[in-house]
Amino acid sequence: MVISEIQRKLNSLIDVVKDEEKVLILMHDNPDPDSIASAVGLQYLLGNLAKKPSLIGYSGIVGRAENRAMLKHLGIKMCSMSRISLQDYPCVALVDTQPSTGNNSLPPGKPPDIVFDHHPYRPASRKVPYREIKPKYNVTASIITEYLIASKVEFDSNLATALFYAIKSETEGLSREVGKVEARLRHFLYPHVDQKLLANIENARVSREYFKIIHSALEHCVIHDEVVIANIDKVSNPDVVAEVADLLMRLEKITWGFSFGAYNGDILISARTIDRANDAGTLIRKAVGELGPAGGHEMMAGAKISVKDKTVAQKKALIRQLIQRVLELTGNQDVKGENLID
Ligand SMILES: [Mn+2]
Repeated sequence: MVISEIQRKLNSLIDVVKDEEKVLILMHDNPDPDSIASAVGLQYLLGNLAKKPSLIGYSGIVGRAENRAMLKHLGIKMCSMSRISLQDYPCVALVDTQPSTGNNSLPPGKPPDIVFDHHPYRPASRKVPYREIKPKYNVTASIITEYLIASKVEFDSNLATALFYAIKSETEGLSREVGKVEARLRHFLYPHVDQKLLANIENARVSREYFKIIHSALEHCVIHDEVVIANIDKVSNPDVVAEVADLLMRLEKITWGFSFGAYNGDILISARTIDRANDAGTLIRKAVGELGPAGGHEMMAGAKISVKDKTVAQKKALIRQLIQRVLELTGNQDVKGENLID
């Protein structure tokens, strides 16, 4: 991107907030490192460039131990949306999510003023005054890092570590991909990163509960040829569903991994594939249909279905149906299941 173009963008971003007192930066529910780092980066950018204070808001919980360690070690402050009145924040920025996706707590009647995201473009984003949506990017934090570099603000080590960790965690692993942009930005950020803090985050300690859930998830895993499916049942934190799906992708000969979990009246689904050509986002949207919000990228996607009004038996039947759907959509409906662990 040529400097003049991004300079123009920085100017129009400042224009959007210049008459505002403060900004609410809202991440997607159960925020991950990409949304956290993007929020922190945008907060830094707005503070330094436009002299605007901002509050980072979240809904759901920060479940994954690494993400909690990220907040703790990097001193990141954010506020639960249950304690924020949207009326106090006329100006809202969404990061790593878009309006009408169903994975953030911005009500449909309240359009955001700013969107930074790398998920596929949503028609509802058309009306957003400042939007930077780059589905070709693997990480929203990459978009924010490019803005920060162009703005010539100084990177302190906590900010650089947050952005570096977001880019690293979002592009590492079997079902993810490092693009040219990410490689270049990681190289740029590396000298500013606090390696000790990064190691503390990446090796965050986990509770005994975590091992119990992983144990039970692996016991309820079934392989259908190239597809592996974990039916975890209840989880104490929603991120475990994604963690199990990530773990399963290490299994040899597997192309697809799915995990199903029940959390807080919802069925959560994570889908992974090692083959970009498969498009996990499209498949999960087809599997879930009208049942709830679903979406994601080529190699990783997720969905959420509310089952608050359903009986235990109905929930179980629905999960069985959904498993059947993903087996059909991956062409494995006739393959007999085999337990991962005998
Ligand atoms: Mn992301």
